[in-house]
Amino acid sequence: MVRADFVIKLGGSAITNKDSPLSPNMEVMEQIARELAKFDLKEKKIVLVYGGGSFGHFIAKRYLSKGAVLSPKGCAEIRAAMLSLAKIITDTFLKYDLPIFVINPSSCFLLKDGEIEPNSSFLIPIERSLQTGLLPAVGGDVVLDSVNGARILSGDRIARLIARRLEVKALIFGTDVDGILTDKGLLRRIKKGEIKRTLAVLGGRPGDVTGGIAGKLREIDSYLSEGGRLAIVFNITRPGLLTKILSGDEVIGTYIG
Ligand code: IP8
Repeated sequence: MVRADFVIKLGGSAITNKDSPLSPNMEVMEQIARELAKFDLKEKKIVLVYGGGSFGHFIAKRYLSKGAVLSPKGCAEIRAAMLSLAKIITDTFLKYDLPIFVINPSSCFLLKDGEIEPNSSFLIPIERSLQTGLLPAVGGDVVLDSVNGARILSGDRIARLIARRLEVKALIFGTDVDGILTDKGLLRRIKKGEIKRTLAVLGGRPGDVTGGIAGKLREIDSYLSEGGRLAIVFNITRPGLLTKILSGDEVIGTYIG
C-alpha cells in the first residue's frame, strides 16, 4: 500500500488573483515553490491539489446550470483554463527543480449525479508517481458525469479522496485567509463533533462555484468521519508557514480533528 505524508490543497484564492480573470498570483506561487523545494520529496511524500481560482471558476460560472456543465464547448473551455493554470504552476515549480507531475482529474474520477461513482476512482497514477519520486498534482476541474454530462469536481473533494486513500498525516488547505473565520474571529481548533455547528455560522465568498470555505469544511467533515486524522486550514500566502507545517510545527490557522 502506498502512503503519503501530506496532501496540500493550494487554494485558488491564493495562487490566482481571484478578482482578475485568468490571472496567476506569481508571487505566491513562487513562494510556495521555494518552500517546497527545501524538502527532500523522496522522504516527505506530498500530493498537491490546486483550485480553480480566476481560471476555472471564472469560466465555469458562464456555463454552470444547476451544478452541471451542459455545453460541450463549456467543458472544453473550463478544461482549457485549468490546463493553462497547470502549465503556469508546472513552469514555476520547475524553476525550483520540483518534479511536479500534473495528472488529469477526468482520468482519475467519474461522477454520477455529482457524486464519485463507487469504485471508479483510479488513483494508481498518483501512487506510482509518488513511488517514482515525483510531486503529483491534480486540480479541481470539469469531470464527466453519467447523469448530467459533466460537472465541476472541486479540488477540496479531490484532496479529501486522495488524503484518505494515502492515509496522510494531515490534509492541508492553504488559503488566503488565516483559517476558519467567524464573526468572533479565527477558530484555532474545531473538534470533529463541532463542524456542523461551525457550518451554521459561516458566510460564503461570491464567485466560487464549489462552495468556498463552507464547502471545504463539509469535505473536512466527511474526511474525518471516514477515518481521516487531521485537517489544517491556514494562510499559505504568509511566507514560512507552509515550511513550518511540513516540519511538524504548529502555525496560526485552524486545526480540525
Ligand atoms: O477551486 C474547482 O476547484 P476548486 C475548479 O478547488 C473549477 O473548488 C474548474 C472551477
